Amino acid sequence: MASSENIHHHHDHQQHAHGDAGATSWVDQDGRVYHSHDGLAQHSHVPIYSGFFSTRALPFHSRDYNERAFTVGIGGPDGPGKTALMLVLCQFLRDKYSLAAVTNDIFTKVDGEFLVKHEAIPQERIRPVETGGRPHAAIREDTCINLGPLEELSNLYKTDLLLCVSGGDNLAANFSRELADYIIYIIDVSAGDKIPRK
Ligand SMILES: Nc1nc2c(ncn2[C@@H]2O[C@H](COP(=O)(O)OP(=O)(O)OP(=O)(O)O)[C@@H](O)[C@H]2O)c(=O)[nH]1
Ligand SMILES: [Mg+2]
Repeated sequence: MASSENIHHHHDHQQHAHGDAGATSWVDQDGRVYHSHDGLAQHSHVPIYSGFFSTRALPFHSRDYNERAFTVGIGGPDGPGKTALMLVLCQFLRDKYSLAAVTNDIFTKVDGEFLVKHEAIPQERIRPVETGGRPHAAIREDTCINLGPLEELSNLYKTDLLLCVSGGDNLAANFSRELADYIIYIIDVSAGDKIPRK
């Protein structure tokens, strides 16, 4: 119901904002409505990702887990407790399964150091990755910076399970299916409605 309200609101806004300056519109194969008006380039106001749980990317079923063990990705914006969850998952699972972890930070290795300091799993099984400018890109688009260490750890320790935590970035920090077989996305709801709504 919320989504249908949003669409109506959005539509009203478009009509209101764009007036009648000779606008023409068309629909692409994904159902996104494009138009141009007032000398502006062709554009669409429909978001690229629908945001519906039912239309999310599904796991690859044909993947070879001998090449890289089943990988859990923990994503989400800055500070909701991704690394804290990593630690308790390690503590909970480490006696039953062979684990390894890859952490992502922008310019530091603090998440990796946190797990080492708290002896989550043996230090040699933890690889911190420094992603540089765009942490979400390292888990979403260009995942090789994570795939490399994950595959290596998987082979070295014959892991049952790999944990990969995204660097705190923004709400778009979700995992590519190329990288994560199971995705945990964390937000902090204690600051009000804004983040959950977005
Ligand atoms: N009270 C409380 N504090 C928590 C909980 N989870 C995490 N924290 C605290 O919240 C802060 C942020 O937690 P992190 O695990 O570092 O969050 P993060 O998502 O890894 O943060 P970034 O990597 O910087 O994006 C830390 O001070 C944690 O101790 C929780 O469940 N309860
Ligand atoms: Mg963290």
